[in-house]
Amino acid sequence: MSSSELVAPFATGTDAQWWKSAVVYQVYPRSFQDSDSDGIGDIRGVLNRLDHLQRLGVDVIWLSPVYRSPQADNGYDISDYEEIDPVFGTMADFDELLASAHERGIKIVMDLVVNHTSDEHPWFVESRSSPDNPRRDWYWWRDARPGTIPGEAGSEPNNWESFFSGSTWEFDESSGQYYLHLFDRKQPDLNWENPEVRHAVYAMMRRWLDRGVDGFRMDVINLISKQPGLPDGQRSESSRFGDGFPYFAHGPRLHEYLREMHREVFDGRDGLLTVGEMPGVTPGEAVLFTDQSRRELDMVFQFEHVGLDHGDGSKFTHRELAPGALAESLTRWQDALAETGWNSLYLSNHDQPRAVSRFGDDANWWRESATALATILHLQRGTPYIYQGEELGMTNRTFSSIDEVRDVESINHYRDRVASGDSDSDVLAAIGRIGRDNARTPVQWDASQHGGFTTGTPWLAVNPNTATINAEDQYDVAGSVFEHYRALIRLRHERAVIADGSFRRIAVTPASDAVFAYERRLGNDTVLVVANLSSQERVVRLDGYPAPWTTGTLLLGNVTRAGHDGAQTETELFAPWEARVYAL
Ligand code: TEU
Repeated sequence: MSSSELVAPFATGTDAQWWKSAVVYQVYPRSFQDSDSDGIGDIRGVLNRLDHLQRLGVDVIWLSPVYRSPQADNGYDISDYEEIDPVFGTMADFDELLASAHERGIKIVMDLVVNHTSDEHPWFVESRSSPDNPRRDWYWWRDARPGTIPGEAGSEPNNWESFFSGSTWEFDESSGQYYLHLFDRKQPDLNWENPEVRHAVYAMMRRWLDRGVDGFRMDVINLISKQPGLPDGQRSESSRFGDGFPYFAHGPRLHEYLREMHREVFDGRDGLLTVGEMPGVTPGEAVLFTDQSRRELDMVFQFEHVGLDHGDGSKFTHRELAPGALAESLTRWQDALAETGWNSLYLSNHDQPRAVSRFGDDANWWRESATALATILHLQRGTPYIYQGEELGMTNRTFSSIDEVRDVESINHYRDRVASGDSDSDVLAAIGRIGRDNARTPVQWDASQHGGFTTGTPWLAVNPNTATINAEDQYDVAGSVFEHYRALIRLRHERAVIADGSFRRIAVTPASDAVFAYERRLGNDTVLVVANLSSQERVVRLDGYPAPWTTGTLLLGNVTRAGHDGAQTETELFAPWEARVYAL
């Protein structure tokens, strides 16, 4: 299909808040499309798949890191912010991708990872070389805890636990000091208290914008300001570590840094998008970060809904998702940012398990639940983010051995838990349920062995269900997950009420945790979304609201109706995972 026949995506003009009508697609390049048969996705692979993105109708690509990196955390450990890693291609490849995307009306937002660098970044190599090096203070170096022997367990400067298991402090034999790493030891935290660090980052950001990129997704940007003194966290009985989050997140200078970044990097430029990833951010804080008058960020990624199934202690301990909890959480954020600020809307990304497996029913109602979840997400007030393969309904996979796992977070967790006595099978089951590799299996383009992702050996095995879940089998197929996403994106582009309208949840009778109904209103334009988010059929009546199935126009549904029995009643039977969109 030639690019001219493809649906041209929404023309993202220079209107300052163009992103309110835009849809963003996240490309995790390692797993998107391999062009040189090395089994690893690359920039030319993205270039070769732009037709897919244009056909889908997205407006922006969020490109996960392609910078030079030892790949300890698949590129979220950067050793040169201004070179492309050879595994992904060259800067010429990147420039060609950027130009080709722009020709198609698609913007590209880069992933900015500046809370930390790789330990192989020249800045850290210099900093580590000597306590007297001018870059020593570009990172967090501290002496052993007073009264302890440097290098021995318990002598770390504080009791914080890394997101990737173990202490957040790595001992450096040569200097007898420790350096801070909230993630892997190969990801030392930059010291943002140091203005030299901040201004080096801003200069690098300006050079990427001068190159033509259209903004940034800012990795864990709420961690760049830490509490002075780096105090110990509150310990729980079950752990030798304390909770460092109150002290390493949302420090006293975070808003100051973001406003400084806006002045130094974004002022005077238009047509850009900035989104800050903020694990643990609250609705109240998000209002401040995204209040346009404060000139900090356009939107944030919050984590409340993707933490609903986390048990105590860590994401790997499971808690059953309570019925209705997802709808309640999403509603809370819609209400909190209704007047000021702006929501990002997502269920998936490269860190989260596949939404249809986590929040849907991929065993019994795969297509229906994938499309129902897409419907209730995309028609809310906010900017939707599609993670690669989500538009195809890609699912989790199982892992029968830790040898099949590639993610540093899961591997560190496995080592830590098995060493603590957990069984191999229990830890693998948790990784299979919520591990990040679920999202990182290669995109399933067709039914062939490696899903059309590579002609080599994929770095991470392709999910065998590519035989039945793949792009080729869904293009132009009425009711397919892909075509449903296209229809949702078109609704956002064609109806201002979806981008700019208010949000109001509608209660149902009988009260049901399974049914999520909400109204979008702008002037005289009203759109109603009603979805049964369960695997059982439900009778639905909307409280104090005219039954849209009698008064409205069905704009989109995900279940073929056998034809109404003609009954024009206030109640309606919704099939399992049935979602409908009405214009009133
Ligand atoms: O993730 C930050 C973050 O919150 C992680 O704790 C993430 O939520 C967790 O891994 C989920 O289990 C960002 C990037 O998205 C992630 O890929 C990186 O590994 C991490 O920062 C360090 O850069």
